[in-house]
Amino acid sequence: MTGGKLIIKEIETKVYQGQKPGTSGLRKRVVEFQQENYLDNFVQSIFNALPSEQVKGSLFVVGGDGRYFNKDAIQVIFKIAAANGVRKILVGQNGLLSTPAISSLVRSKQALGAILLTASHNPGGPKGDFGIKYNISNGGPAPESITNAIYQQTLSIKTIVKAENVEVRDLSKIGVYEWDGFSIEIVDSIDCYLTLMKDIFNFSQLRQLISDKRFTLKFDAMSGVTGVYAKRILSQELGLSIDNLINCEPSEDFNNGHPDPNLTYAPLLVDMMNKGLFDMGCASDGDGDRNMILGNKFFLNPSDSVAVIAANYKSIPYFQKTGLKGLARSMPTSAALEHVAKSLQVPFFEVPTGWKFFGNLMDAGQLSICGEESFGTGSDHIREKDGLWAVLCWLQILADRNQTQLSNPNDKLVSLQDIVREHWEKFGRNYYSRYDYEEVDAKGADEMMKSLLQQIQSKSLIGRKFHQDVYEIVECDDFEYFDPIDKSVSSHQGLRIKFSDGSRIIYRLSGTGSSGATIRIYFDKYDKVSLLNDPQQHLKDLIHIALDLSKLQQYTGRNEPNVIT
Ligand code: VG1
Ligand code: CO
Repeated sequence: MTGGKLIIKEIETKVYQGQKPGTSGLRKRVVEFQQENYLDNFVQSIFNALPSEQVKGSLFVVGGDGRYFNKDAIQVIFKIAAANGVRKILVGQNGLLSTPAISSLVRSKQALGAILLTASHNPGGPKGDFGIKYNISNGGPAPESITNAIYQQTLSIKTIVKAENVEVRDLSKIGVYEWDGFSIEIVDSIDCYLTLMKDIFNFSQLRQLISDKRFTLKFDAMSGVTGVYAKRILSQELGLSIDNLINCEPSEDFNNGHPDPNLTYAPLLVDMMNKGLFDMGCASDGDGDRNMILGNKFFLNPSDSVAVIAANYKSIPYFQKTGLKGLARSMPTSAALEHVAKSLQVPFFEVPTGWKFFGNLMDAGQLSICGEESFGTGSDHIREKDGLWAVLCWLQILADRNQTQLSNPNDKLVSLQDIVREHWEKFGRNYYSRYDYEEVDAKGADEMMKSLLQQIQSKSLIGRKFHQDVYEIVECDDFEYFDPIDKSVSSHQGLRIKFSDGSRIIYRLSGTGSSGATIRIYFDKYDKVSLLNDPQQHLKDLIHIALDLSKLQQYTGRNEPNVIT
């Protein structure tokens, strides 16, 4: 099909304040995005921030998690990209592409970059959130130098260029649409990602595990984009019964839900797993980059998950080939991964919150497996965290551990929790929890953080003792990261308080919310002896100290967190 010459118009626009990308792109309420030229300004600013000689003739990938406003946003991107000299856009069928699938497409097709339309785990629908993020040619989120440049462009933008006659409203059919010097190709949302997964894992081994009656699996896509991937990969390719997939129809408002895979927002799955109905339960977020994994009546903390995957890297064919180059975690993630890095004698890195900080290390060949406590796990197979990959990792580890048992029908299978408990016996256990206070008054939250910062900077906390002197503060700081590869510095990445026994309390303000402020407090305490306590009980004193030091109740009026992980 051909659409002829591009009809390019220049449109005047006014600056919108506040288009500063946060931890993972620009996230705002849909109604904000629906203001005249609000989205258009941001998209044009992306192209303005890139060298025009790179944009001319380039290839871009576009797709999203299917939330409300995705389809309209895609048309705007088509028009602006064409007018700015992009040669071709690959867009997912029906506009759908998970964040990890976009990363894999950018890498395999050698695109200049991608525009991702998602607010990830934030609720959607006309009253919910929308988001837009720019990824670079390695398939990963743009580093701060680029997101800052985009933000600067949004503050001075005067005009937008658009190719008016570029439009493909029906994105349901795979195919190519062409204009003079510009084309749009609608691609299968799963193919490229599936090929990559087949390269990483042993699918026939996974199929054997899934078809075994002694092992049951439930997957919850939370009405996000991963539903289409789960149907194809878990069900068609690996033989999981379709009855064991829940919420696998992508919905514009996530079926009126909150697509955040955690103990609070995935109640259906959590309830089934607490009742002991399945051996493994998994969920992913709206855009498919997060994962929650549960065992039978067992919660697998994401900080433990990445540590166990790393410790068992030899079970995964991809790492058998590449070896383990290094391990990394975000700063607030528990120290469980360090114990593995030490024992395997591989380099270890601690980076700020947000996946964009892992990319440089991976590109430099120094990092293989990494994770965040916020249900994010991934590796250098792409440059985003990857929810389904984490699920397949666990299936692969289980399949590998049960190789003998799988061919002996009378043997009992080693379970997910058996593997985690063995891990704790070998490495010790980092008891871990995160408290989220969502949508608190921004002023109160700021004042609380300022007061903590002041206590940290004055060093008045050092030497303070708590709970019959069991806990003594030995170090505290405002975390700053020096990127060893590009030498950039990222400041104010969270307030850390360290105790003499190695325990840590961390305070951060979220950078992904769209209204008010969200305070996150993280607790981490290592134990080598008592391995099977309840984390909330085990961390009781530390939690008490954290609330006391911050005077959170006084500053925010909140008595309880909204979400406890
Ligand atoms: C949160 C998480 C962080 C994660 C980010 C994006 O950020 O804490 O670990 O990288 O979300 O995840 P914040 O600033 O709200 O704490 V996703 O799935 O939204 O791309
Ligand atoms: Co996400």
